[in-house]
Amino acid sequence: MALLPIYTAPDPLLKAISRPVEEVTADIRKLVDNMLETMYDAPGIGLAAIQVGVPKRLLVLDIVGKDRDEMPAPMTLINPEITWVSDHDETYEEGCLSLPEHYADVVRPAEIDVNFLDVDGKRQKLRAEGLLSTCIQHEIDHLDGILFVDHISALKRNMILRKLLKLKKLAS
Ligand code: GNR
Ligand code: NI
Repeated sequence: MALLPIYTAPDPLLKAISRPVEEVTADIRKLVDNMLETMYDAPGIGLAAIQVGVPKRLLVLDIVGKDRDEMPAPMTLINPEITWVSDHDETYEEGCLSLPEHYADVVRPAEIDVNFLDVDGKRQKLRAEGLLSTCIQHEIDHLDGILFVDHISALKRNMILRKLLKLKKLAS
């Protein structure tokens, strides 16, 4: 296993539209293992492949194992598709490993149905609510080149992006 580098904004890569996974191969499962290791190490509760520079429609998440004393419960969603969203919304304060140390309230549908392939290439269907619903929507956004700051006011978005750009310039 290996830790992968996490790309941070602003970076044009994070705006890429990821392509569907054609077949769940051994290479894909290896990528999944490395993404899970990278996510737990960060630590984060989700990670999309594009965040580690791979433009494939694939994400991992674990909203349970974030508390150190709980058993890890890793999930992998390949080619996920939201097939239904609830009428009612929910607001969560979101963070993103690609926008380090910035947080903002984001409004999204409270509940969703999502179809996806698991690591065995089997079709699965899931109804999600609460933090799981938020996290899946946040990760699927990444596959379409969208960051949580794209859901907030331009004022707050530009403030965050400007700060991150300044940090990059200082580090280079
Ligand atoms: O670690 C993460 N925490 C989080 C908190 C609220 C809503 C979404 C997330 S996902 C984020 C990890 C990440 O950047 N995934 O793309
Ligand atoms: Ni993110």
